[in-house]
Amino acid sequence: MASGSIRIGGRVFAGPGPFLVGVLNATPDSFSDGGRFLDPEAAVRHAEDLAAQGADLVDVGGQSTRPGAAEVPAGEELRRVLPVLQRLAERDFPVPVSVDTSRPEVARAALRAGAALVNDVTGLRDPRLAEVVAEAGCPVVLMHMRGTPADMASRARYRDVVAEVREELGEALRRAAAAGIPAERTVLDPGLGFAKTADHNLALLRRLPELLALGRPLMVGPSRKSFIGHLTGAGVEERLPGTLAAVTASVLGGAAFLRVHDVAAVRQAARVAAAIRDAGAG
Ligand code: PMM
Repeated sequence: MASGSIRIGGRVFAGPGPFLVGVLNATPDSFSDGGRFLDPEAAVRHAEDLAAQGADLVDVGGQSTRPGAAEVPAGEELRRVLPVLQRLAERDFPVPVSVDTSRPEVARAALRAGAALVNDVTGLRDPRLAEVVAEAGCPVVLMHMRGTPADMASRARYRDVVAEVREELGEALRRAAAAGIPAERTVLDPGLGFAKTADHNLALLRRLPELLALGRPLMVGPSRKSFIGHLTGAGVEERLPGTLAAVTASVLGGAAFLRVHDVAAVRQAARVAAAIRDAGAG
């Protein structure tokens, strides 16, 4: 299979998918669900709801990455995510859990608390994070971004966004390999909205198959993002229909993992999109 397979926690994700990654932001200021899941019990209930809706993974984050977001200290990020991960581990949560962090100390503690995957929006720019991942032997999502959430909007300049994202994801794969993380333990993500204009996001969705040339499963996170608002005028809470269109394009383009907030609705759209993708072969 062109895009490979990957073991995450106790489960092997093989075949084209798509597999659904439910988003759980334990932050006060994420752009679409900020403030709702700061209380660990509320966060755990939401994680259970995401799994009940059909999530194959749940991604827990404690640091907002919305454009312009301020960095929180590592201690605060840990206070947000660890109680959630610990409670999920105690309850034998039915699906693997990932931690959305770029900090080595947060990743290390999260992996000890039961997280099975590190989702790094900086694509292992910090060699200390690469070391933590290599030592743990866990899989990692390498997402494309330029700069930081604070300054990334000014860095959305490309000659050919798809070619450059492919090149820079290739560099992330080389950083991983140099740290001792084999390609088989990686998932690649073009990072919709991270140092990308709306047009850049659309080009990446349209030409997603070009990223499959890197030989790894792709994760795509279009859920409720601002390019949908930019195109339609819809507010953050009203972007599910646009999200479903982007999800359909992602599935047809070969995405294996979809990182989304609205799991039940996306599941239906993704099933139909996957059936269209696979139709007519016989
Ligand atoms: N988007 C956000 C945060 N983390 N991780 C990956 N791998 N891909 C994404 O597109 C991504 C991410 C920002 O969205 P959120 O605030 O809704 O979590």
